[in-house]
Amino acid sequence: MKTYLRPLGLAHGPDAAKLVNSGGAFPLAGRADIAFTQAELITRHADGKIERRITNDTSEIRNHPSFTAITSPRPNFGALELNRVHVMGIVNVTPDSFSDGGVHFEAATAIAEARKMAEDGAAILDVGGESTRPGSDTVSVEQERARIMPVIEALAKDHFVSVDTRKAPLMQEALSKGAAIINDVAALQFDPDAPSVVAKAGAPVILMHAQGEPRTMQLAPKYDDVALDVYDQLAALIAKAEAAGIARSHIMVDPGIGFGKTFKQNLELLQQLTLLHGLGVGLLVGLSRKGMIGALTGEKTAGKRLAGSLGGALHAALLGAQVLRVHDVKETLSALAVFTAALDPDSADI
Ligand code: 8Y7
Repeated sequence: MKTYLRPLGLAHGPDAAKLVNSGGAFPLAGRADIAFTQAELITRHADGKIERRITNDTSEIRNHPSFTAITSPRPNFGALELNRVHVMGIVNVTPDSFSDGGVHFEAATAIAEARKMAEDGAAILDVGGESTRPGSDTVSVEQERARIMPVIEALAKDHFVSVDTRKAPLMQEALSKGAAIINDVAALQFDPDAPSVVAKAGAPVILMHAQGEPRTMQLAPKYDDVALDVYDQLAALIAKAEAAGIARSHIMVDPGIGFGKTFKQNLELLQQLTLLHGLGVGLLVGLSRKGMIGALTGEKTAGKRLAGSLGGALHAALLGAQVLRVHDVKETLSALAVFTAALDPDSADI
C-alpha cells in the first residue's frame, strides 16, 4: 500500500499569505504566492485498487509523509530562484525542410533567435539538436555536436543555457563550453555514462518522464493510473540520480507532456499536476505547440498554436510549475504578467 497527497483548493497572491497566516492553508513548494487549503488523499493498494478521498483536515494533511516535500521551499536551481515561475526558451538547432543552408546557417539563425528570447526575458535558453518529437529518428553524436556546440558556445558567455541531449559525451562537452544545466528527455537513462557525467560536473539536471523511445512511444502508451505512475517513476528516477551522486537540490522533474502519453493522459497529468510537488523538487512543464494543443484547438500547424499554448502555460503556472518550456517567450511572459498581476495587484509594476 502506498499513499499520495495531492494539494487542492489553491489560493494565490495575497490570499495565499492570508490563508497560511490563519493556519488554514500551507505553502505549495514553499511559495509565498501559492497555498493549498485541501488535499486529495490517494491510496494505491497492493492489488492495484486506487482510492481517492478529499480532506480539509489540516492535521491529516500536516501528518502525511509527503507534507514536508510538498511544502518546503525549493533551493535555487543553478542561478534560478524557484520562488516564482520562469520561462525557458526553446532553441532548436535542427535543419528545417525549407532551407538547406548547412550547419553554419542553422547555428547563426538559432543564436539570433535565442538572443531575442533572452532579451524578451527567457531565464534559460534550452539548446537542442536532436529532434525527440514522436516518430523521429535518432541523429549521430557528430551531427548533434556540430549543430549545438557553436550555439552553446556563443550563448553561454552571456546567458543561462541548458543543453537538451541524451548523450553523455555531449553533456560533458556542452558543460565545458559553458552550458549550466542538463535537460535530458530520457532522465539520464539513455546513456549509461550520463549519471556520472552530471554527478562529476555538479550540474543541475532536468529529469523528464517518458515512456518508450521517441520513435515508437506514441504507439501504445500504457499506465495503470497515469498521474500515480508518472509520480512513482519520477521518484525512482530521482533516487537513481541521487544514488549516482547527484544532489537533490540539482534535480528538477518534468511530467514529459507528449512523451509516451495519449492526449487524454497528458490532460490527466496536467489536471493532477500538484501531485508532483510531493517529489520535493522543482517542476518544469513543456507543452508549447504540442500535439495535444493541436487536438484541443483544431490547429494542425504547430507554428500557429500560440493561443492554445498560452492557455496551457497559465494552467501550469497556476498549479505551481516553476519553469515553463516555450517557443514563444515574449508572448508567454506577457500572458504571465497579466495573470500574475490579477492574482496579486501589488506585484504589478504599474
Ligand atoms: C520537452 C523537452 C521536448 C519537454 C523537457 C517539443 C526537449 C518536443 N519537449 N524537454 N524537449 N520537457 N524538459 O515539442 O516537455 O518541444 S522536444
